[in-house]
Amino acid sequence: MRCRKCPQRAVLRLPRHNTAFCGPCLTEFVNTQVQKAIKAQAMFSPDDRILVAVSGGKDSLALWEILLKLGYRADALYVDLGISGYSDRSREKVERFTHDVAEPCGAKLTIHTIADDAGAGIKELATLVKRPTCSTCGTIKRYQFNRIAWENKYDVMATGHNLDDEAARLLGNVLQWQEEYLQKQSPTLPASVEGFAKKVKPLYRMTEREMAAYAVVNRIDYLVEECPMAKGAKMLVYKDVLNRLEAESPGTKHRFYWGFLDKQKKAAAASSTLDMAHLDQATLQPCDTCKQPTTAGTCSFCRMMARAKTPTH
Ligand code: Q46
Ligand code: ZN
Repeated sequence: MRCRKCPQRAVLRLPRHNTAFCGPCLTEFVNTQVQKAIKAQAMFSPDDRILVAVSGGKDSLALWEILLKLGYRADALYVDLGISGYSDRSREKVERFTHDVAEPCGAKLTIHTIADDAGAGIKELATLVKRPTCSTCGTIKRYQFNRIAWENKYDVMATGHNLDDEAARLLGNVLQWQEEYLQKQSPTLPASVEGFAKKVKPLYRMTEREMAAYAVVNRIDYLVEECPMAKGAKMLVYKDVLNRLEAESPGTKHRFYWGFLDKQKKAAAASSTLDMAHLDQATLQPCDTCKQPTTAGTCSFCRMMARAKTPTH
């Protein structure tokens, strides 16, 4: 199989684009797609300070590498969940990448350790507050990413969610008719109210397979193993279903997610109250305890921390 852009041997076939690329042409393709995403969704400009949420996996480390290579001012944040073995290995990958790739570009890494303010790792904390581990983790990560980006005056926070992640999330939201989540599923979420950092997903045009190939071609040393808590997660089932549809009909994920974005854009254009900033301004207020925006009186993070510190639990 030959690359469609040059005479080299191809390393990856992309059925959804009916093409194939060698390593350097794949790298160029990914960089171009990320730049298109940044522009199409008005994510950030070269002067903005970006905080990338890194986990040690391929997507977030590749995103950090791409942004630095494209000349953006991108630092990173790693949240240490305290999952024995897995967190040590993922943290090591992130620290090594920071030393080898990011620091030479003038970028820095911030590490937030959950056990430092919660007194326990994510598994123990979830047991203490009687909630599933992944929902506890989701609440804490969302809260800390936003807080650290906001307090350190970053213009925008970027995550490594790819097309597979977004299509699977969309499928889940549609299957359960989570209208509120559907309204807020977007590659760019604005800094709509005081205390909310702008959030972007520059890899939303790239599939998981394309990002894995990119990471290998560009020798990004990432952690291949998934978080052990992900086992049995609904998202993996949705991804599997979408992969089967994709194998039968290449481009399914792309059409599904991009079609949704298109409809969402038309709906927002037709009604000024349907855009994200209006929705947030109508529903959010400062948390009684920490002042971060929330729909309730006390935000879910503060409620969780209060429950964790109550002796009866
Ligand atoms: S990190 Fe956290 Fe995921 Fe691990 S504990 Fe669950 S939510 S599976 S993205
Ligand atoms: Zn709070």
